[in-house]
Amino acid sequence: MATERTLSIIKPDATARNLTGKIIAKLEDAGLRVVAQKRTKWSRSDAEAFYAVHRERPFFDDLVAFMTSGPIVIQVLEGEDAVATNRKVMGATNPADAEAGTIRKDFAENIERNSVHGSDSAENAAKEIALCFKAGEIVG
Ligand code: 3AN
Repeated sequence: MATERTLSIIKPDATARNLTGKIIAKLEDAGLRVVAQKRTKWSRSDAEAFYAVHRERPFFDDLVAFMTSGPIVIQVLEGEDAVATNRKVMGATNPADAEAGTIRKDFAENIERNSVHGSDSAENAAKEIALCFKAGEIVG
């Protein structure tokens, strides 16, 4: 297994319910380290750029509206197989399908308001990290 980095976002539904610390605890308990972190609020163009791959999906406009509706916490996570490890601790996209103990099972409200984002591949992680952080802001 290799040490990897992945991008994580704590979404507006979770920051609104003051769940930032509880979510970070689950990430750390899974062996991931937070090596960069910022709390911010995205503009429409920030969200559209981040979710460009979903532009043609029927839920795109709702997703952009939701992701700009409140504060988010963007993180770079580092650890063994960080992309897969993070996806496992996040749980399935739809919380109804998520395994017990995962972030989405415990905290997500529904398939859209699902508390966290995590990169789905090492290639996308590198792109998402470059979009959200400068190299000097990541301290491992
Ligand atoms: P994941 O976040 O598990 O990688 P993606 O990449 O398929 O899932 O979807 C990106 C985001 O779009 C999801 N986290 C969720 O907020 C939203 N989303 C995905 N599928 C749906 C859907 N069928 N209806 C509404 N929102 C959705």
